[in-house]
Amino acid sequence: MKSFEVNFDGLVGPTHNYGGLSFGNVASQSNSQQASNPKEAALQGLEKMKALMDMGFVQGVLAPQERPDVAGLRSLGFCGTDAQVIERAAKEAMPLLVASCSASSMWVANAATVSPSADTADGRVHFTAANLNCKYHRSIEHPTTSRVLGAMFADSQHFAHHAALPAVAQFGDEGAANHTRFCREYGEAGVEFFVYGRSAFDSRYPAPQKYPARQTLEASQAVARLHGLSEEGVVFAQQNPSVIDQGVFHNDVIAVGNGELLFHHQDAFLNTEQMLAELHGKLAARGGNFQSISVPRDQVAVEDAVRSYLFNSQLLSRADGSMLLIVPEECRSNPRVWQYLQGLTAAGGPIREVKVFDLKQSMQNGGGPACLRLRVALNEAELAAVNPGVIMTPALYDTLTAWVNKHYRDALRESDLADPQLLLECRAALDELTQILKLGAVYPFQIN
Ligand code: SUG
Repeated sequence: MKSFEVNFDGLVGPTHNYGGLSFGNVASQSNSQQASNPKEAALQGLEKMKALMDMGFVQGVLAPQERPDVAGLRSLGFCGTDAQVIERAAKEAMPLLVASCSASSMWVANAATVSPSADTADGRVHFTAANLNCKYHRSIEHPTTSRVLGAMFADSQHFAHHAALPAVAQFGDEGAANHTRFCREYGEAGVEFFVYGRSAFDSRYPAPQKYPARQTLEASQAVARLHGLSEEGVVFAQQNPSVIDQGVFHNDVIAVGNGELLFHHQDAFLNTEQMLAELHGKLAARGGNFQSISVPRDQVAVEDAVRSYLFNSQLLSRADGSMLLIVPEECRSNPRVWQYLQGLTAAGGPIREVKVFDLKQSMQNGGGPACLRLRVALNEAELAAVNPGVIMTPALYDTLTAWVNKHYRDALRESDLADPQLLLECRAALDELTQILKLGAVYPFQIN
């Protein structure tokens, strides 16, 4: 049976803004308080989806969340009508209103961890929504994420859904941003690679000093158990704490994998040699030939990787077996990174082509091409069981572009978040979106 890697991209929500909410994420911190352009952000994302579809990849779309999160503000003690809740939060606790307005669900690499059916004990595709426990504005995503994923992958014969892990820092889970999978073919059993930043229960593991390690070993192990992965099909590795302290808040800021290839920075991991040997051995036992490309620090410093998001790229397999790297514009404007990429594609290795996308609106909050997509490997029968409303087509692209142009503002500042009209605009937009994507009722305002 044929198999595919389908990229489901997060559609940027209408409240996209620069809230400075993510300590440890350099871009989010340094662009705080700038005016954002939600319309441009959403259109940039749609352009990338269309381009991948036009190249022949199966492309999907993942809906944004209801923001401002009025229900969340109510749970924090703000009361009255919806307009009064927003007004009181703006007056008494602006940082909470800002967090409740974040469009951070666009970074769907953090929505869930996904294990394809070839790896799992019951032969179904497994999803665990990420608790995103490290930041309040992201910790409120998983209930809606679960409903949206449930509406997209509804057929329980093929798809199994797990609720987010317990909402404590000891089980901090950031989803697929710290998970990748190696395989010979997408439909064959592979090796799932879980990268954690610290151990919550074993003090022998080192930890970063300055910035938080968002993913714990224990969370990664729990996800592997929930998905029914076998010991031969998993490798756990620790991120180098010193790169977390330099702004690498997720592993996908310093490494990306696809097929049999891991593309990573020299300083990304601890115990790198041992880890590469384990990946090599486990993939070989499944008939695969693991390869890695290590980018030396004297060619690309960690700081360049963080600023350019070189590794937050999409590594895609083309029909002829070669690979394509989708990078953000910031890679082209960094001379060292761009020079490295020229050499990489000229070298005749597996990565043959680089394509550049303008994703500046998302990048300014620390979200590159890889953050914006959730990968789901599916066989033909599973793909046929996905809600067809969320698979990108030329007609859906046109409809979504018109929907963005109709509903989105082209400038948003902190003071605009206090405008109760924004809530009404967002709800009208999302109500229409659930009809376009055929999701049914998934948002709190639709179900409460
Ligand atoms: O969680 N930024 C996100 C970026 C997530 C990127 N995802 C991956 N690397 N997979 C985060 O830090 C910033 C929001 C703000 O400051 O307004 C933010 O949430």
